[in-house]
Amino acid sequence: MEFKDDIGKPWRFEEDGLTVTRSCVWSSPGCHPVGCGVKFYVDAEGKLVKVEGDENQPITHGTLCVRCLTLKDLIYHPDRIIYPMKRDPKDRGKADKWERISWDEAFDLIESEWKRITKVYGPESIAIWAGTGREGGTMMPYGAAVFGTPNYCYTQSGYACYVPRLSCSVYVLGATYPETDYAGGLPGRYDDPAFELPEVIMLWGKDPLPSNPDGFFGHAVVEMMKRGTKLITIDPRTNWVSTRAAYNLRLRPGTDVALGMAMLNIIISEDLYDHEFVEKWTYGFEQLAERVATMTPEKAAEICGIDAEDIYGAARMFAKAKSASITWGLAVDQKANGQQNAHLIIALEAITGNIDVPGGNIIGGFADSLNEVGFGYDVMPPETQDKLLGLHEYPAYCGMILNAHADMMLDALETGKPYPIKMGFFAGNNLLAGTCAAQPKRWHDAMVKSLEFNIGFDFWMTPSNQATCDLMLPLASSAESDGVVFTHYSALPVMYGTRTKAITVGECKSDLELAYQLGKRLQPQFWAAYPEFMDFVNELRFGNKLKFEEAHKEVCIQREVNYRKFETGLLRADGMPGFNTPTGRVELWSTMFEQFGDDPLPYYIEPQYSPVSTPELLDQYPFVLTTGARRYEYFHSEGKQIPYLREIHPDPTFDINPADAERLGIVNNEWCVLENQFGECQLRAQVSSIVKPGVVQADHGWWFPEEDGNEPHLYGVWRSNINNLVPHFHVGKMGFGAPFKCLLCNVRKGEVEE
Ligand SMILES: Nc1nc2c(c(=O)[nH]1)N[C@H]1C(S)=C(S)[C@@H](COP(=O)(O)OP(=O)(O)OC[C@H]3O[C@@H](n4cnc5c(=O)[nH]c(N)nc54)[C@H](O)[C@@H]3O)O[C@H]1N2
Ligand SMILES: Nc1nc2c(c(=O)[nH]1)N[C@H]1C(S)=C(S)[C@@H](COP(=O)(O)OP(=O)(O)OC[C@H]3O[C@@H](n4cnc5c(=O)[nH]c(N)nc54)[C@H](O)[C@@H]3O)O[C@H]1N2
Ligand SMILES: [Mo]
Repeated sequence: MEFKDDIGKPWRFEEDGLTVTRSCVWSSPGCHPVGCGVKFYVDAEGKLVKVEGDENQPITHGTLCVRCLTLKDLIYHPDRIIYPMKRDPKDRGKADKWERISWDEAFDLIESEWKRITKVYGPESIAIWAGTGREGGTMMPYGAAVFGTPNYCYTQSGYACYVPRLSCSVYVLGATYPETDYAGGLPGRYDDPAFELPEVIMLWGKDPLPSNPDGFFGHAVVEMMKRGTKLITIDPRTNWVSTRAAYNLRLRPGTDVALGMAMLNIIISEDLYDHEFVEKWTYGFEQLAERVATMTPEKAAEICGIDAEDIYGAARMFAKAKSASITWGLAVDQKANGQQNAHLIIALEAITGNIDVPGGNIIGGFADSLNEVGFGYDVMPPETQDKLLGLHEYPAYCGMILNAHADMMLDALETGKPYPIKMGFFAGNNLLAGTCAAQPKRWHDAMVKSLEFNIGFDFWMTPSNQATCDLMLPLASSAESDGVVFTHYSALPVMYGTRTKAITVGECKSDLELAYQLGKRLQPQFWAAYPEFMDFVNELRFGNKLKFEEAHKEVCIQREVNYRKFETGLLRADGMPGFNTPTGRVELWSTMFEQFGDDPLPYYIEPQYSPVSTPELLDQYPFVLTTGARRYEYFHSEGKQIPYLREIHPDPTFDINPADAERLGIVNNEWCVLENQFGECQLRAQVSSIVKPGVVQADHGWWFPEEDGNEPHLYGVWRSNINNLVPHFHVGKMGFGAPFKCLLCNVRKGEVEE
């Protein structure tokens, strides 16, 4: 690894009587790993007085979101949990039954329950409940290396976030998920001689200004627009970027694959592709051409509800650009057809010669990977490894990310089959609050019934913790512990940032600290390899190529970007040119998909519930529903306690077109019920033409921390929970994807009965 390490001011300095610590944040609280640069201002009493953006950070340049700017209000919030607490399992759901204990007592309790449950039911009966990527969320050590279980489980149905895109990339491209080149690793950024400004960026189901996902700094799009980059947006909803796009393809939610096939059809039939790249570096071009020929632009236009002319225009503009990239987001994953969508996007990038070139879509090298995946896996005996839920049914999913299949996990909790789940640990997950679970009431009932011991590790008594936990552990914020942030979870690192402890609050610990201390206690043989905490951090985060002790003085370290790695052997273990796939090429016809029993070529399927696939439901559920478009102020279920954030967006809302609202007699800000065959919830109407007639877009992640926490109310978690409407196990053939962004529903004025 080569690092550029000459950036900025000292890591700590004095200013106006305050100590300023420069740091990079990721979580906690939640955020996605751009590693935004912050300055923590701490007074003589050791109290954080303000947070500001760090102008020296080479990517974020001093900009910060409101969630970081209000971090102080989270850190010193009176409701925050800052000591360990326990409660008798018979008192679950009773908010006043918690009792403060010491960390020693907490560790004793964990150890005795862990030993008992492992002995009686086997280590596989323990599950780690993970949410989105954050210091703890993608952290495998809790599974194998701490609790000795294979059942690390990201609980969103069909792992419908990031991993569908990632796994498709691994299978057809032999590399990590390709991302738009925004010069993040280059010291000169957009003016760096190695960089080329993309002529066109296609934003596909991603709204990066509010979301900044997975190491992609959203504002980079604006910077590139200022320099001349043109946009194409593929999004059913109008947003800031789409109002400035050359083409704004407002397709019906869930129909993206039809559009992608038609675009490829145009590019191939009009001979707009890069012949040299196709001949030298791709596999299955003829078959792909034949397949996409079945999807004419006119047919796609009808399926997607857009103009054929716009499909032609966008496809030509993308293919003719000197350099172009696709910034692809969550909407790609959140449907059963997501793997095919991902395959098409990679095919579009590849046949236009935009893979791993300046201003195109860049990829990680062979040496980059999701470090945590598999950490400590060998500690478990092979027969325990083999018990990973879903490994045999969905090897493309469970084998790739070493996670229990989310939907099979709910089935196991409900039925005790193939074996019972008895102990759990929340590693950054609030699954009841309209976040990381479809049909959250089912998860609630099954967890309460099945689990004998469940541990929460959070700032808050969330509905999930209140309903299901017997032990609560206090979580440190990013100002309270040392750590390392890397863009893209190290799969495509353009920057490493260090998080440096600036303050202490109560007895809080970070995810890495807890994993280390608990691991040492439960599996001392394995952890003996890490005499000090930082030995573990340095291996996990830096692969031992750098030490935190040195790196944190630099604060941020840009990673040099190597382009065209397929020519230089940096993509393959054998050092040969080519891609790390079975054929050594980008597989437009996927040998891996065939091996997993799926069609090797992209194909279109209608969403399971749609005006086309279930016309009989339209009388009852006339709207197409998409959910969860990101907002600047909240990160999923987080932030509802923070006054400034709540002031910006006080209530849960959904977007509805003025024509529909008028027909239904709905006025702006009125409470309405959204309902379908799976459930209902209430949200306030935002009457706006940002959605077309017949489409509604709803907030996710709502609960009301100010309300009664006792069962059955649980901070009002069921009232405005959009995931009541999202079905379980409606996944694709390989187990991926779930219809969070393509369902049917009805809208009526009123409120739900509680
Ligand atoms: N502020 C904030 N930032 C976040 C998060 C957060 O909660 N808050 N969450 C983080 C997480 S875990 C993730 S995964 C990322 C997600 O971030 P993104 O990938 O940007 O995803 P979304 O914002 O969910 O949706 C992106 C766009 O897809 C559109 N869309 C909806 N349905 C469809 C469809 O069927 N097809 C197409 N093409 N587009 C559709 C939406 O209108 C929206 O504009 O954000 C991360 N960043
Ligand atoms: N309808 C609908 N539902 C969705 C989505 C959608 O688009 N539509 N998006 C989905 C997506 S992509 C995702 S990834 C999931 C996210 O689902 P989750 O990750 O479960 O959502 P969060 O609300 O962020 O819950 C995380 C909890 O962890 C705590 N926490 C924050 N940071 C840390 C940390 O560093 N360590 C620990 N131990 N705890 C921490 C928070 O306080 C919070 O209580 O939601 C999904 N749900
Ligand atoms: Mo996500």
